[in-house]
Amino acid sequence: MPSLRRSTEDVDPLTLAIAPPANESPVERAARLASEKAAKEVSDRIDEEILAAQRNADKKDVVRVLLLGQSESGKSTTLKNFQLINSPKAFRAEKASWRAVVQLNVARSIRIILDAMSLAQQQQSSPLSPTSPVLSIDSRSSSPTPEPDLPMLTPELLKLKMRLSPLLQVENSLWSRFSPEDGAQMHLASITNTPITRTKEAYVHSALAWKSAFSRLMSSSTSRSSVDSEQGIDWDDPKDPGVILHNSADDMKTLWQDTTIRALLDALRLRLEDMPGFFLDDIDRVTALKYVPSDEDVLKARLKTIGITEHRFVLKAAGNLVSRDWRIYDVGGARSLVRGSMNTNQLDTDSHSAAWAPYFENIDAIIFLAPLSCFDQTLAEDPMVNRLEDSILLWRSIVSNQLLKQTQLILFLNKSDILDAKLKSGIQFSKWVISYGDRPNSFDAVTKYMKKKFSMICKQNSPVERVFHCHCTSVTDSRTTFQILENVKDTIIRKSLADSHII
Ligand SMILES: Nc1nc2c(ncn2[C@@H]2O[C@H](COP(=O)(O)OP(=O)(O)OP(=O)(O)O)[C@@H](O)[C@H]2O)c(=O)[nH]1
Ligand SMILES: [Mg+2]
Repeated sequence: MPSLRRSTEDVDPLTLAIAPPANESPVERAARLASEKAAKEVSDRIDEEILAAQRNADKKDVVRVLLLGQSESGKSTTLKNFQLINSPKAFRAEKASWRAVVQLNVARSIRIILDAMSLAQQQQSSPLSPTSPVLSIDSRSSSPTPEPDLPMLTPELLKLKMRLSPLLQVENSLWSRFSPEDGAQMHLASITNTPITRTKEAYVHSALAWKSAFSRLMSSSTSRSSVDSEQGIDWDDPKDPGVILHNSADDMKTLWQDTTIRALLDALRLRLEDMPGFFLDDIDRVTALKYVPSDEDVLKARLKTIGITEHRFVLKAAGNLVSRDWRIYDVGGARSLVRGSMNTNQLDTDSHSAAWAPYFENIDAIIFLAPLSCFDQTLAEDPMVNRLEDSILLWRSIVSNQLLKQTQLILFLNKSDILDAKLKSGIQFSKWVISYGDRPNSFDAVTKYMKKKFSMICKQNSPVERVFHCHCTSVTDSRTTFQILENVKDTIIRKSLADSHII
């Protein structure tokens, strides 16, 4: 192989300049290497400081907030409040999509009643069926209760049932309208633990995807004169289930107000009025031909979230003095998402596997939603677990998490309105939470007791001392939630500024 001699022009001048002298002695060489090592250490340290400064600068510019809590705790509703307050135009521009969700919710409530009627019919045709298909499980007992005696359905009610059966198709038709072209984004999932209500619930993978699918659908028909471009609704759309719902309004009202039906629902322990997406008390309004949802309707409409969605806002806080980019992450509360692969006994150790774990590092605050009203309910995903107990376990796992020790936690004891109504209707809190003892069955006493419980858990399990921030909320009430979110924004911003030594 020929030996190639490189000309001096081929050699990088910098390499030449820093090359060791040709006649370097061993002592000189050792001294040179030591000095190069020291220089490299200084250079590495400077690189690290630059990186840390960059990370800090990123953190200062953006406030990251995670919404966390079990399914149906009110996370997406809290996010809607942020949207309503900070980008009301965008919030209202989505009303056409939410109108369809309200329709879906109405159809689902009716389906639950029709399914309950079918169960009563079955019982009447085979009265000796030995065990109940309806499990009534409280946190202390896992055995099925005996089958309740269901009331006889009158011939009029059976006729009503027949007439309302076309509504069963409404869900399917709405469902197909939400699905974007690239595959079904909207699905049906089991929601609660009784066979009646296990009748599926719609969910979306990404709030943005389903809304854009719906907008595409609307924009394809904007040439029609019947399209209300401001609301984005085509009033004459033949596929719109609004007409079927409108024509069935009287039947739906009769069904919902019927005393036998109420007795049937009571016997099955189905409190539709406490279920998410309940609009049966507003049938006339929400089935009117030109119905456009109010802000409150949008807050009440129920669409389950699966996965994590990020929403960006520019929010002002501290009396409008500080304006920051905010990223709010809404994490679907299904158990597998919130806890990853862990089971309830591994809550403290395995939190890394939760779907939201990648967001841990830069999160400034977590708004944790614990609905107190569900003290007498069990999880949809696991009928053996009481919902309140589940919230407490999840709270403990969050406060004790080492990765979150610097993260600010803000607790919302949510669904206060439903809690108040339940206690006033005579449901005894102490029957479900034994440690509550003989304290008064009042809203004030129950919330005080639960606040103390969550505060103790926070105090006893936080790796470093942290302030306990807690609010009693009803996030479907935009007026009271506005005040609370203003307060929360200031709390988060002040801590973020303090952390970055600005105040
Ligand atoms: N009455 C009442 N209803 C509420 C309250 N908060 C939420 N809801 C309703 O409860 C239902 C569930 O709320 P979401 O915000 O969808 O719950 P989520 O935590 O996002 O649930 P996932 O998406 O399943 O994780 C919706 O229909 C809300 O309108 C409240 O404080 N009071
Ligand atoms: Mg949600």
